[in-house]
Amino acid sequence: MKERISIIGVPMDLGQMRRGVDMGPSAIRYAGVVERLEGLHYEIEDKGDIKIGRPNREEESSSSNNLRNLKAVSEGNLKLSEQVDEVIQSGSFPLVLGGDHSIAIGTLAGVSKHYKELGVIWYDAHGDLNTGDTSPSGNIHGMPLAVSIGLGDETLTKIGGYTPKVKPENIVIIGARSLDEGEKELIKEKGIKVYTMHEIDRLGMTKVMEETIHYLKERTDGVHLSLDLDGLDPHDAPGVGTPVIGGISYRESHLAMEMLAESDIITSAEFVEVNPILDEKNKTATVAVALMGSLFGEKLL
Ligand code: EXY
Ligand code: MN
Ligand code: MN
Ligand code: MN
Repeated sequence: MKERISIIGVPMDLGQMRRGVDMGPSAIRYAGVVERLEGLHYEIEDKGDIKIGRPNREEESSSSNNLRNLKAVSEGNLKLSEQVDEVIQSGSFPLVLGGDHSIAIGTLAGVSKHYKELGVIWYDAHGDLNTGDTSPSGNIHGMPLAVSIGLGDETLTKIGGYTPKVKPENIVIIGARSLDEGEKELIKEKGIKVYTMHEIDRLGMTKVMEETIHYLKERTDGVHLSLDLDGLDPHDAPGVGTPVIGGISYRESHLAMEMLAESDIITSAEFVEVNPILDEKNKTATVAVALMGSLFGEKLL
């Protein structure tokens, strides 16, 4: 792991319908992310928040492509991709705080140009593999992984000037339990590796992470962790906009982060979908910070 971590906040709430997730970066800072990571002897640079524009009602309602707030979401992601790119160029580790999961489009656009075979761990209840054609909601936070493999509207896939950002075979989804029909088909068609809750229950998180780490180590030269807090069970992470019961526990998630820390494969990370308005006493942001602690090497003893 690099010695300097650069934090980038992305107050994005336009990739979905519930307001409040734009306050995610503040909630995570309030939960003590800087102090926690400084305590692990990293040098922390907090770059503040990316400015997210407000959608132009007329412009957005005239578009009929089932992509809500396309212009404002793509503009925010372009800015994010540039910042992430700069952070990596400066030799620092990018840690992106969301914001809804549409921001993974920009993060991956900034990260991917630095690796030949970028790997991605998608820790999420959802596949985020919809396009405008398959999405039941038109919400772009349900599309970033599809966009990153080059599927969907060009406004999104071409951010950063190139596509795709990731190869389907370099992706591992962990925690899936709510997949739309189109997403299931795409997973099969592209051969994306997925550990649903069924495999997590059956194999246990230890085996899931051993296999994931082994799989990605063999084929990638860098791994981005995209952690959606709704991957966890809503009991442990209630402050999310699209909760799905029957998720990964707090302890299993710590174990996963600890195993990633030991493996030393993670080269960038983002924590998304924290919505303090839907939360209980900032619990979800606090969980996010605790998981970051484990990801960056915190030990119990
Ligand atoms: N699959 C549903 C949709 O596309 O609307 C729900 C997506 C939720 C996405 C969350 C953030 O991971
Ligand atoms: Mn807002
Ligand atoms: Mn997601
Ligand atoms: Mn999700």
